[in-house]
Amino acid sequence: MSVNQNIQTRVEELRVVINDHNYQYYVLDEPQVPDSEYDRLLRELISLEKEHPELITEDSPSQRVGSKPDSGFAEITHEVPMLSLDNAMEEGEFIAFNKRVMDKLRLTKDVHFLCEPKLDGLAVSLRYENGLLVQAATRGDGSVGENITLNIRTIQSIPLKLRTDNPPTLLEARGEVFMPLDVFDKLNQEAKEQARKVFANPRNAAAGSLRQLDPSITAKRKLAFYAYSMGVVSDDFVLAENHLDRLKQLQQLGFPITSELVSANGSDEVIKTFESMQNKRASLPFEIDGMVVKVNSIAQQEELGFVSRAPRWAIAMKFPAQEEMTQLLDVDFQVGRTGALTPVARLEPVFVGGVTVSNATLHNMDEVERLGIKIGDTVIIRRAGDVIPQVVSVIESRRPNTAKSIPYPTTCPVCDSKAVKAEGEAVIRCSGGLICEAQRTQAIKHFASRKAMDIDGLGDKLVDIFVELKLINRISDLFKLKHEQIANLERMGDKSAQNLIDAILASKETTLAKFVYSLGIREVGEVTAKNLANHFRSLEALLAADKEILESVDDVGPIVAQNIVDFFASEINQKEVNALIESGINWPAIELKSDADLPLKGKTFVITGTLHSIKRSEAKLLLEEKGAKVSGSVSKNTDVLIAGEKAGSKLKKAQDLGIKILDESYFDSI
Ligand code: 5U1
Repeated sequence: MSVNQNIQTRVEELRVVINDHNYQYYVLDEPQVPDSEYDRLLRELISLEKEHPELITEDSPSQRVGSKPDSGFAEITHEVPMLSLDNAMEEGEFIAFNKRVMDKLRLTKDVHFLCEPKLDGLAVSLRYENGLLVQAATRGDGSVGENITLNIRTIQSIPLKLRTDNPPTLLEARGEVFMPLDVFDKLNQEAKEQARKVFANPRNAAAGSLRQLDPSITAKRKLAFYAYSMGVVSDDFVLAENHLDRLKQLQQLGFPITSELVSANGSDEVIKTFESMQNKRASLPFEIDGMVVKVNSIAQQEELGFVSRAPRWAIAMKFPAQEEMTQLLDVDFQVGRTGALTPVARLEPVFVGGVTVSNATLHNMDEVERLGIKIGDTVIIRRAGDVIPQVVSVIESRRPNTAKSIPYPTTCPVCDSKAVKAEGEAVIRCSGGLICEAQRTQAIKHFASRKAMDIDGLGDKLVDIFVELKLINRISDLFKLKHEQIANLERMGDKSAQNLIDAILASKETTLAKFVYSLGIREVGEVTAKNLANHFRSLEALLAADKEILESVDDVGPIVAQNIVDFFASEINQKEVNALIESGINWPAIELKSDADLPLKGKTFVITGTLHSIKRSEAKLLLEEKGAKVSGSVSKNTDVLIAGEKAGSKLKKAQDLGIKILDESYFDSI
């Protein structure tokens, strides 16, 4: 075969595969491969066609990047086409874009750009006639979209009527419909509980929710919207002369716009903004997959014009893909502190979310079954922010004949004790308890951790070494460690040994709540431990409590109560608790608090942003001591938000919900 024939065959192959992916993605809302793979295929096709224009055909997917309307919705032709954006996958591509802009505008000074987060949702166009929403359409292929008016009307943040007494005859607002992450997590959690199909990512969930033939389903999905441009606008509306001001005009008319807008002069500032947007990505309450950079001046935009459907005045700088394909090589079971055997996927290393990933959690065997995963499968891995990598789905069409099922563990891989599954629980556990070295090691790590006994300098690695060398075998052995045993270890010396001995000694002065938490009783977290301590006020009273009494404590349900009873009923645990008390661990007596000492009882606080006058942990403690509950996220149940410097999305949400907002000076007054 000649080289050209080879290329022609590849081009045809790519078209078939891409068309197939388009159908799966746009029509069925069931993507088979991650976006990164789709983008690679499309880029390969575009680049081959660029080198060999004689191979371009009218029906090539490169000539119509977009979706086929689903038969369930009427078609709508956009009066002004909905544009798509060229992508910059790396810094160099943005620098080349900046140069093209400067050359075309014959500029010698920096271009004024506006940077916006690139939301991972669905582009829509909303048509308002005389101020009333009359039509809403998906982008479709840019020229023809689907009529989704009824579904769009269910989105609370989209105005049905413009906020003006003098509306334009016609105005089209364009932007992105998306699913906030908390809504997405809840939706998928419910789907898992009801053994229904989960959505691969928030964008698919948004698309699936918006393109429902029954709008009442859309209404339940709590979608959100941000406007980012305008389509047709009648002459009776005076448009601003730069993009930022046009966004503000949209906001005045009642559309939500993103609060993450940044003005940047020239490419250096844009690149810095891109880095900070990337750092912010994981803390935003919605998914973004990049940053859109637009020339701010409309006059300059008009001078730059378009190439096919993409403007020459804007570009999408993409973040590294968060989803990638790779192969499942094997599955091991890791033993946790409470004996939970967690299946861990061993993967062919793959670069995803900015790092190389070779392991991902499979959570539990229910999840393995839900995914229908086998060893040898091609899988989609997702790594978002600092979250541990997850296996999102399996590409069944790529399953080799040699694929093997993942067997349920019958014994613990560390101590060989029997593996058991409690009824109604997804987790399989090692039944060895503290006989199991893995459980013991984890228990020691937990005991020493910051929120527990807070033994400064005793990190996980050092615990592993102590256990491996059999210097400690159980938690209470920590208090028997000798200076010379530590000093003789590699990379330790007299000084670090003394520091550790001092830290172990200092940790003996603690609180009952911390001590209870440090025991690592299953499902007894910090808050429950605190509630138990405040309720019983002595270890003896806690040890004497039966299940019924335990259930009367705040936050303690039947399962946690049973866990506590079981923990203290174990002989090995009783001996350990006694040994710890004998080693000298002690705490101040807990005084009974009256309601007068708890002025914040019943109030829920959230702390956000950087605090300067007080540590975040101290601030939390102070509020809790006054009876407040301190939560990590803002909701309608939040009473007060304490906003420090650079407060971001939580502050915005609190403002939107009309929640009382205070600054850190509040801590001086309580
Ligand atoms: N934030 C933002 N996303 N986005 C997508 N702005 C933006 N602009 C777009 C698209 C397709 O198109 C403009 C060029 C109108």
